[in-house]
Amino acid sequence: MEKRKCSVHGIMAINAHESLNKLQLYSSFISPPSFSVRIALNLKGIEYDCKPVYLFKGEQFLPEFLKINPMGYVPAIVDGDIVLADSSGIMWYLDEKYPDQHPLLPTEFKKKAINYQAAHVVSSSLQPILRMPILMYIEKHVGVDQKNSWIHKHLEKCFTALEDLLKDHAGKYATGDELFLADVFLAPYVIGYPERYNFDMTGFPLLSKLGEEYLKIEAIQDAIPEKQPDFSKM
Ligand SMILES: N[C@@H](CCC(=O)N[C@@H](CS)C(=O)NCC(=O)O)C(=O)O
Repeated sequence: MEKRKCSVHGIMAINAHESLNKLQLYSSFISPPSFSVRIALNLKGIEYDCKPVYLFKGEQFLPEFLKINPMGYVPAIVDGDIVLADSSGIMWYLDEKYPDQHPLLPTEFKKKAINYQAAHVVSSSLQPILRMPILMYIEKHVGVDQKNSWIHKHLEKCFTALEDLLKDHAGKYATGDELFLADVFLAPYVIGYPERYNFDMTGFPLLSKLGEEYLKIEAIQDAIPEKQPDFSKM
């Protein structure tokens, strides 16, 4: 399904497209969970309006955005009268609303369980400790060099666990030859992320190979940070 389309509207714009009932995605180029949601939307062929939230300018704290997500985090979506934040919550919602458009979970019981585990290792155990305010705090109060050491330490731990978890399940993708939830959450950390933080991937051949395969998928290519309207070099 190749129906995807992301049109861009600023966070403050009251846009005419709301009347067209197009889903609105509040996202940031730098945010891995936003990247994951963009991949899911693209895979499912859901058209959406993209509303960049400029995190470095503090737009996540604007009252307009806090009405969408009181936590002040991206991603968040508005889909008709449904306002939803948190990438996992959004994923479940999309998969239930559009079960026939690229299902995010396999039907086979064990493969499904591995997807749950891999996706949650990334979204619950890795992402929260690599969140922007933590990295900024380390950079400011501990030391610039320490920021990358922190990132490397936690990527190392998570990637080691994922290599081990996925070695008996991976095919072309994380759990076989179809893209599922595990891939959707993993992709943002194996595409561009290691380079951005100077992390050596040589010890992670399986994840490196997955990253190469992901980049061949148009739905993922279209979701990469560099193609987002708010992208800027760090
Ligand atoms: N559990 C949330 C985490 C979202 C999150 O941490 N978003 C970050 C960007 S990756 C954010 O908006 N940070 C803004 C801030 O911390 O001020 C999810 O998966 O959506």
